[in-house]
Amino acid sequence: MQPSVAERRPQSFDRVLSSMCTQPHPAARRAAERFLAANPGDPATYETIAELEREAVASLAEITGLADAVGVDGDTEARGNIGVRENTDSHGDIAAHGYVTSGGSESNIQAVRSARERAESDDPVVVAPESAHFSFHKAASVLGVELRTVPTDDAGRADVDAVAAAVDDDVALVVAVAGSTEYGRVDPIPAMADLAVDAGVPLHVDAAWGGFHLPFSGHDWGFDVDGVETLTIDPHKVGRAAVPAGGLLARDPTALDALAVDTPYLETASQASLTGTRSGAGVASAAAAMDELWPDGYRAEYERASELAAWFAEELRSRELDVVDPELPLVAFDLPRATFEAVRERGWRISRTGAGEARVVVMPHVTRGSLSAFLDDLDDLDAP
Ligand code: 0PR
Repeated sequence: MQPSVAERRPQSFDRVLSSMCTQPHPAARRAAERFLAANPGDPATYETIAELEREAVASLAEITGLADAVGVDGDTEARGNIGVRENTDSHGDIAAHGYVTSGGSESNIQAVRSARERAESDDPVVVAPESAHFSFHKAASVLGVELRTVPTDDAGRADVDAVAAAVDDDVALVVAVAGSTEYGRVDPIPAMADLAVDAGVPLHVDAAWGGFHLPFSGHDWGFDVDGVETLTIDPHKVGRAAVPAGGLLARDPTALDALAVDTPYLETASQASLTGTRSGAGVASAAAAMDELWPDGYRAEYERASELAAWFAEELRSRELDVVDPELPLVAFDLPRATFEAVRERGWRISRTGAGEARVVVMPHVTRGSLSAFLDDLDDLDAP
């Protein structure tokens, strides 16, 4: 007989090496529980969660360079001006620059939807590198747009010439990835943004996973790059919020206005989110996590995870395994199929890239201790 739900415990993170989910920060966990029943989709009824969403969006705006780009500084008064679309009516002059989504997939679908709504072509096309997350395929399917994928270079980054060659009059959006799902690669965003500006189309940056590392990595990736118009960044990944908490941000409020539908029987006039009822737990935990961790906590985690990824890559190389040089803290490496299956047998939760490499995502719960234990198992399996 199955044990009851109350008797069951969630999977331990000890051996989870390929996931982009992690343990929420304790403050995020507490905030999630307090706001479990609040619905940010109805901000005129659930005012506190609406306020927390504005704060979460304001934090995301700082992290991604949007606050600087639109000239909003960090004080509370000014932060109100960078709120969410739904609150426009109840808060008069609030500019609408983003909202907390259910995750990277919703953010990417909405970015494509916004571009489609504003496209001139009747047959709009989205150009994306083949490294783009599968949510863009969902977006294309749901929205009836063509997804034109272009090859990446040998290092797994978008090939700018290939992107340029794919852009024609039907293109409504160019997508760049800042921290790819399989290899943690960051596309050449300034060059792609130049190209998009020249073509007169917006550039969307998918930093769902990379966004909380990139402020410290030296890359040009966010709204300080002209031409970056919308951006995905997920608090429920490296941001250490509870699931579900994604982020969609837009430089220009009209990008979110294009998503708004009228909401006749709510006390707010319109709603730009894809889902109706949304998770108050996700929103509150995102606000709490960023309050606790931006910027010092995220910087410390970036440094810890990067050092650990470099150490792990070296350890793998010393065992004569081919390793893809990590750019952000994600290590892909060749592992014979039998070994891959044997380590999974031992309880390691590890997945493969499309090309078959094993991948380890150095998330906050992944430690030197867990990676050492994994390497011990590799050695043990290798022993005659
Ligand atoms: N964009 C990028 C670059 C991503 O890596 C992901 C998810 C998304 C968008 C979509 O985000 P949501 O899943 O929040 O909608 N990347 C991981 C993946 O597909 C998601 C994941 C997370 C998978 C935890 C497994 C897991 O245990 O591989």
